[in-house]
Formats: sequence, structure tokens, C-alpha cells
Amino acid sequence: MTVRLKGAVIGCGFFAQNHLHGWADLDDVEIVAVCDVDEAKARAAAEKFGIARIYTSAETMFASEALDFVDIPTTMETHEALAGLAFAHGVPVILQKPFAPDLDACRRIVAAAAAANVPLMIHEDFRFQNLFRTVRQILDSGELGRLTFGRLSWRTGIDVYSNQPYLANVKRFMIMDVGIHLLDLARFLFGEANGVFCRTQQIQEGIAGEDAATILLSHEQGATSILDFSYATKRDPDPFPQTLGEIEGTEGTLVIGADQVLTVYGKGGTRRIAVPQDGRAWTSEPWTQIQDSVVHTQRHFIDSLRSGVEPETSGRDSLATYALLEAAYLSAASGRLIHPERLVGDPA
Ligand code: NAD
Ligand code: 89Y
Repeated sequence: MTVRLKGAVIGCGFFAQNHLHGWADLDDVEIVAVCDVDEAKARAAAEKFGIARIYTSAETMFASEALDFVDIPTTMETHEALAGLAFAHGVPVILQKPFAPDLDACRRIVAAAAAANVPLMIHEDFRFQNLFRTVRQILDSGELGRLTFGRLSWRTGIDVYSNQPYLANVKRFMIMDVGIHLLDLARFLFGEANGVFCRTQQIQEGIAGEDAATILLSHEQGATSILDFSYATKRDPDPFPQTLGEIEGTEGTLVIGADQVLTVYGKGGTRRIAVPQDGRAWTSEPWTQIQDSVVHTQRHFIDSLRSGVEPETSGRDSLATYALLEAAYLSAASGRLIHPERLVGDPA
């Protein structure tokens, strides 16, 4: 019989509810403790998900619990300190995106994990959507030939500020919040990028950062990709939170349409693939696509702990995604093309 891994969740806020549901869906995992500086949130999570112990201090929790892993779905400014505590106790970490406020902090976290010899994965869930796993399979089949172009488009007018009010106050807003998902997807689909050009816009008044951006990437294997994303798009129906777009290769084209429908134009003609959702009891529209992917991300983390194989979005791997983010902000500020490999460097 598989031994159940004992985990804890630090941060029981808005998005953590999906994490808590997700862990409850995995038979070989048990969440034994939750922690939030806001005791009411920790208590509510423990009651809702039948979790034995609550803490308001991560220090106390690590000193009291024997954990096989910890999940940290707090906002990024807390990540270095909380992950550092976990490493000091030898506890593997899965950390929500964005990784940390800047690339130096990401490097320090990766170096601390390596020094403690503790696994670290970034919870980057878009690449774990059913949709993008199917896209990856189609690319791997070779049906499209050599990739030449890709566009990933994520545009919405939803009121993101009511669920996530902190987003209105951050200077580095939309590339950090959604662009990071698309940058990771671009690496997943088109390979590493060696050139980044970006333009940002602030469309809504009264917020601190950019709420729209367009990024152009040149990929080492030859493709060009465009990532465009906006929180200020008036559209009906609003596609939130779907990523739409297309991928072109020397032998065909794949269109990523709404409602998880892929259209493949290849040598054998045209076919449509309706990618299913998981059908989990707790998910609800419009969030289902993301909620399903949370569970797949968690599954991947647990499988990587059990097998000892580095996860796809390990801390180390995610430095390359974060370097693209820093390159995008540098490009937007300077109006220049930036070469991200010069930013990655070695972990401190
Ligand atoms: P939130 O503010 O609602 O929740 C964070 C919680 O962490 C709060 O309850 C807060 O009290 C708690 N907290 C903060 N510092 C703590 C500490 N030191 N110890 C214990 N608890 C602490 O934030 P949110 O909207 O849930 O977002 C959390 C993260 O999830 C953000 O980084 C956001 O970008 C990310 N997110 C990811 C996705 C996705 O699709 N992957 C979607 C939404 C949000
Ligand atoms: O914060 C964003 C994210 O990471 O995924 C969806 C989201 O919660 C709102 O756009």
C-alpha cells in the first residue's frame, strides 16, 4: 500500500481554496496542518477540509510537525522567508507563482534549496491544463513539422481586483501576474527563448502597474512567439481565464480556440479536438480549467517527490522563466531587445 505523504499548507487565502480542494482529491496525500497569520482563515480551512491542526506561525508549525512537504500559496513577498524555514527543516516545498519579487530573490531561494538538498517546485499550473498537455502531445507527434510561429493570447475585462485586491497596488502587475504563466507556456511549447521585446500599457486608471502587455520572443529552435495579455479588454463572451492562440509549423497549424477546442490543419486534413475537463465536483465556471490544472500540478509535485525526478517547473528550471519576465520589464523600460540568458547567471 502506498504510504500517504503528510503535508501542510501555509496561507489559506483566496487561491489556496483550490489547493486545499486539490490535495483532498489526491488519495496518497494527507494535509495534517494549515497555517495562516490570520487565525480565522486557518480555522475556516481546517473546518472545511477536516484538517487536524492549525497554526498562525510557520516557525511554530515547522517546529511541531513532521512533514513530507509544504505547499505555500501565499503572495510572493513572503516566499523567501517561508521557503527558507522549510529548507531549514528539510521539508520539500511547492511555492505559488510568482516565484519572488525579483530574480535575485529567486536565485537566493534556489541556492538555499540546493544547499539544504531539498526539492523545490514552483506551482506554475497553466502548462498542466488538459488543453496544453494535449497541445504538447500534438507537437510531439511531429504533425506540425518544425515550429515557426506561435501566439498565446489572454485578454479579459473581469474585475480581478475584487478577489485579488493586492494587484491594484503592485508596480509590476500584469507580466508578473499572468505574463509569467504565458512565458512558462512559451518555454513549454516553443523551447527556450534568446530574445525578448516587450511593450506594456496601463489602461485602467488608479492602479499602480501595467494592465496590458505584448511580448515578442525569439526561440532558440527558430520559432517566433507573441504573447499578448490584458485585464482591460471589453469582450462578450469574456474568455477569462482561457489562453487562446495559434501555433504554426512547416507542415500545419493548430488553432487554440475557446472552450478548449483545438483545430489542427495538417497533412491529413482538418480535425477538431474538444479537450475535456476533469469533471471534479468542487470546480465551477469560469475557473474549471485552472482548478483542474491545480490538481495536475500537485500530482506532478507528489510524483516527483516519490520518484526523485526533478519536477518540470523546479525552482532551478523556473529561473529561466523568471529571466524572461525580467527581460520583458527591462525591454519595456528601455525600448530595446533583451537577451535573457545574460540575466540568468548562476544561483547565488
Ligand atoms: P491572498 O492574499 O488571498 O492569500 C494569501 C494568504 O496568505 C492570506 O490569507 C494571508 O493571511 C496569508 N499569509 C501571508 N503571509 C503569511 C505568513 N507569513 N504565514 C502564514 N500565512 C501568511 O492571496 P491569493 O489571491 O490567494 O494569492 C496567493 C498567490 O496565488 C499569489 O502569488 C497569486 O499570484 C497566486 N495565484 C495563482 C493563481 C494561479 O492560477 N496559479 C491564481 C490566483 C492566484
Ligand atoms: O492571478 C491570476 C492567475 O494567476 O491566474 C488567474 C488569476 O487568478 C486571475 O487572472
